[in-house]
Formats: sequence, C-alpha cells, structure tokens
Amino acid sequence: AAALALVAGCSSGEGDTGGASSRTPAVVPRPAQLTVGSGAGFTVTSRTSVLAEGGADARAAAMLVAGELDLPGGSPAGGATPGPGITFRLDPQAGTGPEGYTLTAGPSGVLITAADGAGLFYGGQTLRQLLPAGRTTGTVPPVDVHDHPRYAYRGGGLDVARHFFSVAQVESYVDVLALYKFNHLHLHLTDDQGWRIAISSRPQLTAVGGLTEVGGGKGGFYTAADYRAIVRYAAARHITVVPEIDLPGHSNAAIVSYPELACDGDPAAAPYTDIGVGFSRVCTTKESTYRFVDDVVSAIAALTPGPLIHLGGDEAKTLDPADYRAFMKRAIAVGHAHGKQVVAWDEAAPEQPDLVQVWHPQYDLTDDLRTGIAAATGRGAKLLMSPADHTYLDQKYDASTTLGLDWAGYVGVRQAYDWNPDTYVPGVPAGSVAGVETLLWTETLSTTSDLQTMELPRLPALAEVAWTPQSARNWSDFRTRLAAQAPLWTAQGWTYTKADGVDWK
Ligand code: TNX
Repeated sequence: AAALALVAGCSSGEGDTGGASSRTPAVVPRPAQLTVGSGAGFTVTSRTSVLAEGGADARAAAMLVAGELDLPGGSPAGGATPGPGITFRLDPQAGTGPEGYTLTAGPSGVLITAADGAGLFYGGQTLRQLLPAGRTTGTVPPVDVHDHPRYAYRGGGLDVARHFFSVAQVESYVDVLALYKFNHLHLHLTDDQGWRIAISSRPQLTAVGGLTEVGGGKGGFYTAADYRAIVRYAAARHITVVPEIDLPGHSNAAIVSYPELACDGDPAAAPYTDIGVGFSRVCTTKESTYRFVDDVVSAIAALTPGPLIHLGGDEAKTLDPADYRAFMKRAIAVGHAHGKQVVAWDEAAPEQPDLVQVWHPQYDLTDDLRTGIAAATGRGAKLLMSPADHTYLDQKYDASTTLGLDWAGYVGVRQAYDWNPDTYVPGVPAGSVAGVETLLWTETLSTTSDLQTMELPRLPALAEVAWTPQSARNWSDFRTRLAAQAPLWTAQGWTYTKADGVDWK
C-alpha cells in the first residue's frame, strides 16, 4: 500500500503554500519526520490498556500519559481491555538519541520507543495531539514518527516577581510547557517589586520583600517546600527548573528588606509597585553584599537539583560599568563555588557565564554587546536565544491587544515563529546556540487567564522554533497545524487569543 508521503524532515521549507491536508496530523512542534500510512489507524477507547516495558522510566511515562488521557494505566488488572494497546518501551539501544522517540500507530496498537524517559514522555505528548482534536479517545491515524529535538535547551520563563503566582498556577504553566516538549522552566524569582523565595538565613527577604507586587497587591513567596513541589512537578514532566536571582540591578525588594545592601549615602529604598526598570542597584563595593550573594546562592543551589542557576545581570543602569563587571564576575564565581553552571543576561557576557541569555533585539545589539557575546562564545560559552522581538510573550500581539507591553514592538504569531536562532546574532560560531527560551514577564499580567491569553498561541510557535529542524518548518504549514490545537486548549480549560494570521475555527 502506497504511503501518503508527508515526510516533514525532508521538506525544503520553500514553496510549501498548501498547508496540511485533512489527513496530516496537526502535531506541534512538527516532528522531525512523520509519515502517514494508508492503512487503518488505532482506535483508543476509555478502556485501552497502557503498558510499560523496560523499567521505572517507562512506567513513569506510561502512568503520566495514561492520566492525561484518562486511561487505566499499567495493566489489565487496572480495568484495561487486554489486546492491542498503547505501549511505552524504554530501550537504551533504540538509537533515538537524547529526548528522541519513535511512534508507530496501526491496528495492532501504538508503540512508543525511546532510549530515555524524556523521549517516551514526548512520544506521549505527540500521541495526545494525534487523537481527534481535543479528545482523549478516538482514532489515531496510521503514522510512523521519528522525532528528536533541534536544541537541547527549550525553555519557558515565568516572572513571578512582578506579580506572584501560586504553586498551582506555576504548575498549570508547566502543563502547557510539557505539552509542547519544553524542558526548562526559568523562574524569575526576584525583582524590584518582590522577592519570592524563602532564604532561611535572610528571613527579611520574604517577611518584607515578599509582600509587595505591581499594582499594590499582597504579593507572596514560595517556602522551600513550595519550591520543591514545583521542582518535583516539573521534573516528572522532564522539565528542569532554572531559578533566577536578579542582581545587581532589579534588586529594590532585596534592598528594602536589607537596607545595608545599598551603598551608604544612597537614598533609602521604598517598596516599589510600579513597572519602571533600571533604577536599583546593590552596593558592589561592600564585602557584606557578597556575603548576601553567597547566602542566597548557596540556599538556592541546595534546593535546586538542576545544574543551572541564573544570576541576572540585566539593566543595572545606575551602576558604574566597571563596578557592574566586577560584581558579575564575583557573582558568577559564587555560583560556580556552589556547584552550578551560571546563566546571565547578555550584558554580562564578558564576565563569562556558562550560558549567555540574549534578550536584546538585533537592532539593540550594540557593538559592546556584540563584542561581549563574541568573546564569551569564543571561550566556549553557549547562547540561549530569547530576543525580545520574537520570544517575549508579554509583548502585545498587535494594537488591539489589551494586556502586555510593546517596547519590543508587536509580536504577532508569525513574528514569534519566523526566525532562525542560529543566525540571529550575526557572526557567532556554528554550534554556539544551546537553545531557545520564551519569556512571560508579568508587569501587566496577574491571573492564569492573563498568562494563557499571552502564551497561547505564541508559546507553541516558540516550541517549534526550539524543537523542529529549521528546514522542516514554514509558516503556512505551521499556521494550519496551530489552528488545529485550539480544541485541545479548550478541552483543558485554557484561554487563548484568536490572533491574526491563523484561521481559527
Ligand atoms: C526587559 S528582559 C526586562 C524585564 C522586563 C521586560 C518586559 C530583561 C533581561 N529585562 O525586566 O520585565 O523587559 O518586557
């Protein structure tokens, strides 16, 4: 039987104007390779069995995906029908690569194979999207999928400092990230308007700095147990938490909590609940400031199983550049001393963080920034691409968007989608880009529905930028698959924006 050949990985990306046919499964991010056969698919019912082979990681993926599909997980004893079912097979020899998987569906069932637990979980997320739109039962088309990510780092950032979001709210953001195969959650835990993580050696940070947020609300903070709960929830979905402590700027809440963090003679800091940036700074010439950095970094490092800590470094506009550089250098060394690799915003590139997060739009990359980035990559640092004009989910879609900011211009869905992370910073060596991160800043966002209104549909667009080979993606095909995601969002109770450029049903 001739296969209806729809091999995503071989598309040139050029000249494809037709979009997906009705039989093209609307998977986002588009798999590296997906073929639809001509035979029968597999029909999932509420009693279809979900089986795990190969050990604990397979059982974990099977249980989680069975839960997402409301299926009896594990064994026929759990209420499942014997016979063809959904099998998660962990096979170290599968040859699928890190986070990769294969998925085949036909009358004899669905088989997902991977060499690691993440790959199995991602196969499960693909399966969710192969079911009829928004449903957990129905017929999966006869497909053969071979998939793996373009980048090892695929991140979603959430600013819990400008507005505080509860553990449950963060978990619901993680749910969206997981469906789209993101593997890092960057939590922006501190800023001028609030400090959101308890540090037992520095209790005032939460007793004072935790109680404010933009607009005068009551703020909030995570206890160590709360933070561990987020880490655990994310880890179950193969998402690593990257905590950010933003210094030496964006530090007003810390200074209000511990006034000695300011230089003698600086005006007394007061709680700040507006949305301006760039005014605050800790005193970089006092030794006590570095004891503070050590207390905070050691506590966060101990709470964080992942290898990364983010130490900020953006927009310290009132600091003398030499003081700024000396501070970042020492802060990065503190991160290393506590066993972490350090992420920092692009201004700090010359101080050699392990991962430089590029947030400036191309037109704002000054010669200084370019030189710093080139020096860092020349010495082996990697880039995490978050240019605001493509990846910032707090930017308005267009003039009609009521939430959000627009300093980086409007970020419509196509703008979020149509760019190449490898070539965005001119002249960086091939292989320098470790990944892509989209960020949800929350100066104007305070509810789960606000977050989702800005995330959906752009977060899936960035997922495809981070996952799918550049040559296998193009806008006309993406916009069709994206529209087909909406019933799934609705079924989850998620809010989304019917943004321009996509034919929403
Ligand atoms: C710039 S991106 C910031 C954030 C703001 C954001 C608003 C960066 C490193 N700094 O502090 O929240 O713009 O879009």
